[in-house]
Amino acid sequence: MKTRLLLTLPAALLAGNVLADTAKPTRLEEVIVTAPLMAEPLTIVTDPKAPRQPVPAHDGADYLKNIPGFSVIRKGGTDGDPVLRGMAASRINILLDGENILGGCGNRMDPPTAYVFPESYDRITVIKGPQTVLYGPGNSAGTVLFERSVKRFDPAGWKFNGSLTAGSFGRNDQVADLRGGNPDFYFQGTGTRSDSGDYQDGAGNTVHSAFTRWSTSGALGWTPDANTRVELTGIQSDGEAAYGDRTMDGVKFKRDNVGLKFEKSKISSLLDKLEANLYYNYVDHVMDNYSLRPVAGAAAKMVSNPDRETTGGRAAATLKFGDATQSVVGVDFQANKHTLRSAMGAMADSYSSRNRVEDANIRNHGLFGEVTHYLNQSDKLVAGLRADRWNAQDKRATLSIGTGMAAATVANPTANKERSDTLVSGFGRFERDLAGMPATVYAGVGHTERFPDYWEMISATKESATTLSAFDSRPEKTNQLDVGVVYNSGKLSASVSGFYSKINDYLMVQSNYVKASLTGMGSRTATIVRNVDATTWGGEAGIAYALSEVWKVDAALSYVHGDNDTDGTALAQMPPLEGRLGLGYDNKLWSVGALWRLVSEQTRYDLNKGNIVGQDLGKSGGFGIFSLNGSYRPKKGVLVSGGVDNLFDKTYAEFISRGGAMVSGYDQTTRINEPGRTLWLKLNVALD
Ligand SMILES: [Cu+2]
Repeated sequence: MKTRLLLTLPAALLAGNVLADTAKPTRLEEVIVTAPLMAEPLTIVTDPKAPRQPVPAHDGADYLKNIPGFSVIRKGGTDGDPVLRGMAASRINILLDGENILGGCGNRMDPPTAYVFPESYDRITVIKGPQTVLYGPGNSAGTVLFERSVKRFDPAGWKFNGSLTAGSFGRNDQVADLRGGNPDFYFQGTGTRSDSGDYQDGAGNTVHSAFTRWSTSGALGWTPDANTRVELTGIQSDGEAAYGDRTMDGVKFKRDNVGLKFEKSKISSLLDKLEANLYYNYVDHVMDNYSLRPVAGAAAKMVSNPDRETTGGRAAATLKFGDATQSVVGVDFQANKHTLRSAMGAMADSYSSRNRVEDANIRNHGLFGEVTHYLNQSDKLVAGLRADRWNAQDKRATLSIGTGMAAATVANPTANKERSDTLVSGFGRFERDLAGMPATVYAGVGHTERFPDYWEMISATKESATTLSAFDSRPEKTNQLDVGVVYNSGKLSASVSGFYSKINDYLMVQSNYVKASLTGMGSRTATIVRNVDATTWGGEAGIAYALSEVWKVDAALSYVHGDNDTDGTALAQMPPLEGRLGLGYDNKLWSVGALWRLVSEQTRYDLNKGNIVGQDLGKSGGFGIFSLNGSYRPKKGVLVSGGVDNLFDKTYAEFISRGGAMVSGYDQTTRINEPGRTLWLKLNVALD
């Protein structure tokens, strides 16, 4: 009875796509994803290959933005920072095919999602709240998994997926994914390229935002039987991006990756599955103030070249204790080495001949166990526990206090200091399928302890309130209650998820903090990290209703409220109330749809406070954005879609977006404005 409407849900669509990897016919989805619905408690699955509106930058953050509860801190055209329920950066655990990649830029040009080329993945899964321990530490707000899924080719076969996108402001994307094999071996080769010029906001002001990104990835798999898989993968990607919110642009985002996976299932009645992976990620990032914008002269040139090497791995066993109880136990680890080199003026051109100097070394070993137990036909218990052993070393001999030419070099009070912590996280959740109704209710409590990240301890010379180094910032402790309901009947799908969170030692970043000058005469301002206590609550609701065989309406709502209990103020960087209304007609041959996104003003703010990505700039106004989309499916495996985003060319900015910087040749704005009217056309082709 769930069948017809469910077919229009992204989760179900995706399941279709995953199966299509082998013998089943490929099905391309004509539906434009406006707001993916929660199909099971706390979990949202969406298909990165499906067209969506507004047309996203080809990076991970923009693809998350249309999931209710997510927002993006905009910096330019791409590489924004995703935020879930007001929680940014390391509070969302983002894994790329099971691997950590944490970015190299001290000024946060490259969140993990900057290394995501969405259409090279088969599935995006979001798990809200601290309600799993399986994927590593740090998911106080949630977990995001970008995953590939290549099925064994039995019988032998191949499959091609590709897309072309063209849009306003010179936007053009090309994606090709070829995979094939026989029962024993398979291969996959994927290439993506995305390119855009500067976009214009609704008022016609050009925003310094052009970007080019590309990726190539390959996989070789060995599947000697239906239950065994060994896979070797490699990725190279790079890009450049203009940033309208700062004085530098990203001119290199080079990633080199190699990964090895092993998976064996149905080993015995007790040991259901064994999986292990090992990976190496290297990020080489360059930013400067002269390649993508005019510079005052050779003397004013500045370039910075950080890199980060991350090695990690995970091993887990799935154990079955009868039909009612299953558990996953395992270990994981990651080790990060970060270095920095920079140059100014006449030395800028030869920065690459300078030595890289290590500034931080951060590693973690984790141990985890999660158990699912069915109490009866309708009731389920899920619980997990993990322990993390963290170690961090501050390798900076000196600190640079102040900016640019005015910077002073001083001794680092925490030079060569090492700190270690054992942090514990856990959760428990009860789920019940309601009798006589296609609905599930759930309630869970979770506790996570988050070790401060590179940006909270080291980068861009974060200070503490009392010293020149924030290296000793305390770990952040989140205690959260998650409750909700998921309903799926023939015509109606709906979900509501709510949360209440008490965060002790919330790692808050505060800019323009007034301190005594280094000489003791007068004052200066610094960016500091403070541990404060915070409370947040809110939730998301979504509904989709089939008016008839071909007409559908959907709506989504999200809200978060945050308090800084230590300062007695609003918690900074909380997005305002947001709603989305969609109406669609779809007769399987062609479709049309309309999306109306409504965002309220935000008057609760706390100037200069926030997170490692951005701080509050003041209040923001509300806005409503109307967009139209359509699609046509001339034959099996071909989908043409298109749309007009921001039809009425409204000038607006998201509350949490970064402030506009002074860039020569561009108008400075309070915040980085969102794109004005944007036309786009996309062609998806799937062959097998
Ligand atoms: Cu950078």
